[in-house]
Amino acid sequence: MKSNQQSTRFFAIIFTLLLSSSVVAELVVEEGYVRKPIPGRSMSAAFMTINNTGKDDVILKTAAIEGAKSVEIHTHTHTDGVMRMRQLHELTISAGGSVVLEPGGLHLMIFGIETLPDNPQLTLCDENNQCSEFTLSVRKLVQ
Ligand SMILES: [Cu+2]
Repeated sequence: MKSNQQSTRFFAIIFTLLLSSSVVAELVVEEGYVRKPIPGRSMSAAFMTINNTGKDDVILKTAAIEGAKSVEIHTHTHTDGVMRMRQLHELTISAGGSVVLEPGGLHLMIFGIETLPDNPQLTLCDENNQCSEFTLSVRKLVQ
């Protein structure tokens, strides 16, 4: 009876691992961090490198960050010497490729930050609404 229970538990764990890896296997986030908001401000940005280790392109549609109301994918454009931010409604990460989100370029714009955990969870969802979770850090950037 006891070993039967143990093996059931064992297979339950294996099954959970297989299930979760099939969802998150393709995307790997490196050096992901949220810029610590300026005191009194509820907006900030997140930066990272997103690698697609899968065989298919991934089209990211939405993002969410723990402790924030909403997140948008933004890029910067330079027009006549003026730098503007523009919202992207999708971000393609080619199979085997990677996309770099960095200050002055692509970033995740974060709105409505109340209390940001030390290691906020990031959720990225693709066009099939398949979502992957990642752990970010919080960095104070001096400007
Ligand atoms: Cu922005």
